[in-house]
Amino acid sequence: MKTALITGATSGIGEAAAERLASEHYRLIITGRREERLLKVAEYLQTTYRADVLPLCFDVCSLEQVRENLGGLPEGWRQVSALVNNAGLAAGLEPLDAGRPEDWQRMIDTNIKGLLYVTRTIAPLMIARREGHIINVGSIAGREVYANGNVYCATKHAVDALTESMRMEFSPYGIRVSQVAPGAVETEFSIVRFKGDRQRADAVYQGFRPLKAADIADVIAYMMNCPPHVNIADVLVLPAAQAAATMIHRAEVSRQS
Ligand code: NDP
Ligand code: 8X3
Repeated sequence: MKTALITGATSGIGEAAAERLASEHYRLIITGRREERLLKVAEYLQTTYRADVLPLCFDVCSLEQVRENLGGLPEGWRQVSALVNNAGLAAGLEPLDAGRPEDWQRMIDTNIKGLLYVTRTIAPLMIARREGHIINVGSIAGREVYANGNVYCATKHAVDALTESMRMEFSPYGIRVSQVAPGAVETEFSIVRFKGDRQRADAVYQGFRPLKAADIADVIAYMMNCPPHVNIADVLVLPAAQAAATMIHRAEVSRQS
């Protein structure tokens, strides 16, 4: 049985990926900051799929916490075959001159530094075993930019760049490095971006059928289940109604989102 480590598995894409991989008999290390949610997900996976689950509650922004939790994985959990760098967020949607530096710091610390800290801790274990697969969750915001997306788009462009460079650095050791870059997925993403304003968050997904977290989990599982000589390096996944970051065909609204 293979072990997969998924960061940010307390909701959305990470939670769906954990469920999908549990159904495929992976052993799972799942992480997140919200302990109650994390333990609930772990219990669900254990009871529904009889999965072997190790929940680790920590903040990926803290190098100390990452090292404490992942640097000394318990015996039997160190052979991580797949790492899904999923934990991430957007905070705010304002032009730069009105942006909040605290929001920029959260996005940079989580989406870039968190991914770096986790990868720095886990990749050496994979390199030592000459086996592993790292899947980074990027975004359409890492392919193009949109007004008011400034720092979030920059962090996802960084994920895109890091994915490419990691692939160059790790492929000599037989480690696959991939990116899945979703368009609009209905998760808690917009609730977080708009700081709990549910009305504003709901409006993002009105008038078209957004992706579900499980759609991205399908892609992640497909990438992981390819034969070891096959690396699905990069996949952009959009709702059928979305053509570009800010071009979503909405039934009863307009052609621009
Ligand atoms: P959710 O808000 O539903 O999930 C985000 C997850 O990340 C949660 O489990 C959260 O856990 C975790 N997380 C956030 N910050 C931290 C932190 N500092 N330390 C540890 N865990 C953290 O959103 P999504 O599922 O949509 O987001 C998952 C990824 O997908 C993100 O990287 C996002 O940028 C990306 N993405 C999302 C898209 C969308 O439209 N939804 C589109 C493209 C990409 P907790 O709060 O418990 O710590
Ligand atoms: C999330 C999708 O378009 O809001 O990465 O940036 S978008």
